[in-house]
Amino acid sequence: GPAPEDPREAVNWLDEHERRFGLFIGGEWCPSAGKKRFDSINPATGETLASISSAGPKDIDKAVAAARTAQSGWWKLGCHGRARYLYALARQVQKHSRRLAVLDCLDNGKPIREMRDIDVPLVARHFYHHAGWAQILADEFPQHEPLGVAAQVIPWNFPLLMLAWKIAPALATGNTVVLKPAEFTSLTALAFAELCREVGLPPGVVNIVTGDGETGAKLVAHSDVDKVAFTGSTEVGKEIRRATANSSKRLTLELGGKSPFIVFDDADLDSAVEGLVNGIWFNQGEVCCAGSRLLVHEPVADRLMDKVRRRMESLRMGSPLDKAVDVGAIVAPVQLERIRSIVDRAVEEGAHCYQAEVPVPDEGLYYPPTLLTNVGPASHAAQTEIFGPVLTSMTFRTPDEAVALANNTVYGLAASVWSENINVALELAPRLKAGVVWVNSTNQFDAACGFGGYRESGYGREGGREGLEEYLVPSWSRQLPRLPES
Ligand code: TXE
Repeated sequence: GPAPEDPREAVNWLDEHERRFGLFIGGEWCPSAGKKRFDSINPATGETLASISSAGPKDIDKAVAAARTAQSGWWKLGCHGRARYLYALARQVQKHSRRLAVLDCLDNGKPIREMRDIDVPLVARHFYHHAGWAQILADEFPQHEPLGVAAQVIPWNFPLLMLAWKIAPALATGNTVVLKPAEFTSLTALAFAELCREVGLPPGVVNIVTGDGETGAKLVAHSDVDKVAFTGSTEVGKEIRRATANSSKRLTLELGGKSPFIVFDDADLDSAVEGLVNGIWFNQGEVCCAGSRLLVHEPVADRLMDKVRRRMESLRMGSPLDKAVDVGAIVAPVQLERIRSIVDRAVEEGAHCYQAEVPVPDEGLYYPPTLLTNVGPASHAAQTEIFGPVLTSMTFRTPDEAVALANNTVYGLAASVWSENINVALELAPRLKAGVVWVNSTNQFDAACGFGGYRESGYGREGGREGLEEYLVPSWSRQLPRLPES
């Protein structure tokens, strides 16, 4: 097979920083006011990667103040001025794509192939796309102005990509940001901070504060924040909703999911199986829109399940830096325990559990690709977001039954429909309560498409025109697109 990815450049970068990071506030690395720190751990090896600062209330004050101070200048820079920085950031991401890819692999446990082929290219695309929007903002959104300072809190499953989804539209629309990465995966956000410095981004436009949920709660509750953008668990999303209810803060939430993956009897079953591999085993299933609930038409259920089991046997699980690996490590012990306990409970409640007999590394946090059958539609396993490599499967007899099962969830982030009959797919799609319905495909993302949920999957959209509106407010002032300097 191919040689493993060489992590040296990324490791050297960590060493250059003596594996110890401060906060990025006002364009500078600052020690945190409190002395609290925590470690970032490689879930595949247990190795400590770096010591990270935990931002306290004084640090949050300082970061929000830096963002506030920078905001009017950033807006006055005009469309072309902001676009130049966004283009520069996109190019800088590409220049350091290897470092960024390896850092997220080490920190999160995700396979290098996915970072290289999916995450990092999507990150660059997101900045390029929003650079374009920045340029035409005054034409496309006349009489609009930025909200001001955005507090952004992101999860650990796509650390760099979620940062891009948050920062690019905020900057394109003239807002400044204070972003808090998830405590398990701070490294690419810190590496990104350095890229901001390298392109000469005005100090305070992007501020990165690290820490856990306590830091996040302080940030979203800060009185001088105008907008809160959160991606994470539905539970914390609800907490943030309560915490901001008494304010005028604009809020967008991208929360959990339990997305149906519906296969009809006339589907191309081999393609559907590859879709499932992508839907539930991509990124170890730690994906908000994972196709975690297979709903299969009864006449083909046995045939499809045989194919799925056979395909599971050929998935390669192991070191995230191995270029041939399909399934990497689970982000942290708490998440591994969560996955285990949901599967154990399902088995106690009568589910049949099939696990691929793939070689599992001796050390590290790994969980094998898993298929749960004989699960009732109301069971815990069928209703709970597992956020791991675990697929639950149920059968249906009619399209109506498929729709009823698909919508039998508190979530509504995504859905996928497989049929060779386009009428079947197109009739079904609008009946599914989901932010996106993929036909004969899954996990398709693009910077030009708004992504977001129905119901407890949250509200607001990220990406595309809708994503920009989340950072703008109609006003009477009109900004002229300034010409670029030399
Ligand atoms: O998420 P949290 P966790 C789901 C998934 C997973 C479960 C738990 O099912 O098993 O959530 O994961 C910050 N105010 N998803 O605990 O706690 C926190 O520091 C402000 C789905 O890691 O939601 C981190 O930066 N911020 C999901 C971020 O919120 C707070 C992605 C997410 O952490 C906070 C992740 C508070 N009170 C988990 N408490 C998806 N849909 O993409 C925590 N945070």
